[in-house]
Amino acid sequence: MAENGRAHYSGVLSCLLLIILLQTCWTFEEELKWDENGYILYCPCMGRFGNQADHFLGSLAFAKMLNRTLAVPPWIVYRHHAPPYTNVHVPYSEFFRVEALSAYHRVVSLEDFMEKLAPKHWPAGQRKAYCFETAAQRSADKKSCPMKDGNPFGPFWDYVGVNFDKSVLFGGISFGAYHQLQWMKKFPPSEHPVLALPGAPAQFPVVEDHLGLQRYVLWSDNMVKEGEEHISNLLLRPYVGIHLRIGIDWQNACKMLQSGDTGPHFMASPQCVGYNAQTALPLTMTMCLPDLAEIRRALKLWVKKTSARSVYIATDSESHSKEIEKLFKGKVKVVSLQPDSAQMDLYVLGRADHFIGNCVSSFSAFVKRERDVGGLSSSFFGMDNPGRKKRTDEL
Ligand code: GFB
Repeated sequence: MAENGRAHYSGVLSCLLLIILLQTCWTFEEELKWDENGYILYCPCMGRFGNQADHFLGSLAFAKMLNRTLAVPPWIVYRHHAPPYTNVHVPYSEFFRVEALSAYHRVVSLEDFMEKLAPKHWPAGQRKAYCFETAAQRSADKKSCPMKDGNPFGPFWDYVGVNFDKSVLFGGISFGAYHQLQWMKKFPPSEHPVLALPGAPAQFPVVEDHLGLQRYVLWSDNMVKEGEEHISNLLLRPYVGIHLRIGIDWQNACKMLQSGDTGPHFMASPQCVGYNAQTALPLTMTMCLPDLAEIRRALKLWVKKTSARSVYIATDSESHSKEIEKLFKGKVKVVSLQPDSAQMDLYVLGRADHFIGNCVSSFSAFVKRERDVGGLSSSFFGMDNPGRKKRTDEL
């Protein structure tokens, strides 16, 4: 009897193992099945991480609008001042979970697309590039998309081993919802299965409607593990996180404000002044480039409001740690990790009990969006209560 029971038990166990094995194979094959609705490929060739992240959200929305799978590109990290002194292409999955994007829309990493789908479905010799007629004007024959001209374009497509064989030009069309039908009519997936673009099919900064897509951008397990270790080893909760974007490139960028050349919106400023150019609030120099007095003022306010026991400083330049320690007379722990990877700063800022960011920086904007979808509080230098309506609206 016991013998029979054991045999039955091990039979069930083998069956279960077989089912699990089959399911794993099935899922694997499912993931890599060719999508007859087509693909979007693009190079995140504008700006650094924050700019690329803004463009990524818009591109994700564009792929969904056209019902095509998005080939998620790597991040381009410019390591020109430290080894390896060149562009580094970091797979999306190193910082974030690719699978989490699937809750919104179909995606595949560009690396997987190239390795597992392209050899059969998008083979070398049949690779078309798609670009605006105006972009093609930059090429020698004025008819070719300048896909690989210069940096970062050339190194990006070389990273995935792509050369382009033909160009398809278009004009009079934008990436917004207004042109959805035109895109679909002009480029049916049966004739144009892979739309490979020289840049992101999106606006910068990200449009207001797409801010919430940040909820699908979730940190990878490794980032969470390392980030949480830093937080528990270095910081005392509650902590206030601040982003000091004050380096020389930023000082130069903010000078444009003084000359009045910027118009109502300047880089990521809509996050503070509002997305409607007609009703935009004024953008001040303090919001763009806070001086030490403003850094002190805002910190004093938020450390008090949140009863913070520590302050985390992320910076592209100096941290002002000493001045900030002095401000709190040593009663608040002041930490600046200055990590090798900028994403670790983003992680720690995203988990703070309060965040003070820079209105104009898309690096700050990434943190602000993440905190907004998580219901965490944020403010900016020069703006303690973002999201407040214009005074005229309140009357
Ligand atoms: O992220 P990002 O596009 O934001 O570019 P902005 C700024 C880059 O500077 C980041 C580094 O991706 C980081 O590599 N950086 C800035 C930081 N702040 C920090 C910080 O607190 N910690 C660490 N670790 N790194 C735009 C650029 O920057 O500014 C444009 O994308 C252009 O290319 C423009 O340069 C003037 O929107 O702030």
